[in-house]
Amino acid sequence: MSKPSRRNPSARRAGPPRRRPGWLWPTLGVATSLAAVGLYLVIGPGAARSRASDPSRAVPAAPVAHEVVAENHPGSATDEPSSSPESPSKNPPGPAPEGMAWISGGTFLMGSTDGTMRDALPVHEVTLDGFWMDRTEVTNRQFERFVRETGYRTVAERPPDPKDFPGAPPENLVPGSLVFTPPVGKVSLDEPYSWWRYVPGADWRHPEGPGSDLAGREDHPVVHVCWDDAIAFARWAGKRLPTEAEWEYAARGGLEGKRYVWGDEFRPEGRWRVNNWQGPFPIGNTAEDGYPRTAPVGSFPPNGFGLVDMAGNVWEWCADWYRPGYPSGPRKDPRGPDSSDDPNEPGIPKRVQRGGSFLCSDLYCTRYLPGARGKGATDSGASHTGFRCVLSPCRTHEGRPR
Ligand SMILES: [Ca+2]
Repeated sequence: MSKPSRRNPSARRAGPPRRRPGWLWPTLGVATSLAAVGLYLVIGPGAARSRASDPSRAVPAAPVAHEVVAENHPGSATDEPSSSPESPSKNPPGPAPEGMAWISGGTFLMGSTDGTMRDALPVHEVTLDGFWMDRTEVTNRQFERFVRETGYRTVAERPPDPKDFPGAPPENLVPGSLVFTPPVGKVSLDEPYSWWRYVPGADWRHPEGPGSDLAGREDHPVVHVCWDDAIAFARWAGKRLPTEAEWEYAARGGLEGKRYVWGDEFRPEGRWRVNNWQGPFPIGNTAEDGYPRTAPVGSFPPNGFGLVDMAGNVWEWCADWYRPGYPSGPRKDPRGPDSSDDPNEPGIPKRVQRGGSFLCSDLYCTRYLPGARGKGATDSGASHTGFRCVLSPCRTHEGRPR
């Protein structure tokens, strides 16, 4: 049985999801896709058509393409990673763009042999050209500048289009987003509805809904952004979203086959290295790492490439469509499949998310490990979903950085 979705009437009739043999996808790992569920819950009945039901649908153009980065550094703002086998990418092609780190090209083993990560198999060899990557997740301060200069409204701030929800009562078509809301008592870990609540008025400016704001959270990662919102920001910034392969390579920080992005020991020297969950999930977050929800970016040490929060804090959107599993054999600068297919929610276009969030833990959701994968409907964000951007070096026709 598929998990219910606003776009899956048969699943809605069937009710909440039940664990089934082989259902190894931790619910936290797909929590963002549950934005679809939350939106259905508030919108109510009616056959649903996705705003993004066509996987080949063009991404909405950003209102303004403000090339703040591309004008000032040797980078390419195209939506495609560079792919020139002869190009020297070990060394940075120039000074680092503000806030970015150079990720030298190289070869690594992509994927995970962890028994719960069946969609991250087979482990295969991937070779990448070098690229720049944001050292941090995009912050509220950065996203505010984008919104101020462009007037952009995120999907969570827009009323759902009645055409997408035929039969839904108009009064239910309200803007909002999914907010993690700890239940009062013990609940089944099979029922994420118990801790995800669709909150009208929740959006990036109001992370917990009306009455909440960004005061003191200027340097926290922006949340409640869907893939379309992330693309709009990236284009404005003259950057792009990382491919899934780029994200994993960068997360591993030059380490090979390590469990965490910093090594094999969870708390080396007793120090916290990630903002995730401590205590019984989802009712008792002891926040021993100092942060019950998002943390300011860079609150924990960087990985070997100088990148922070490549595990935990918030999920990060990647450019690739989601499909379980990888093609076998070595790959060069892979860009993912041509379309999406999530067997758990057929017909709902999903993109890859990586890195896990402040809700992950080794006791429940280990998808903050570097080889683990997440996924989300392209038009759905949540209170634990953000992103960061990358940039490829510009190259001459000879394949050399200029
Ligand atoms: Ca935490």
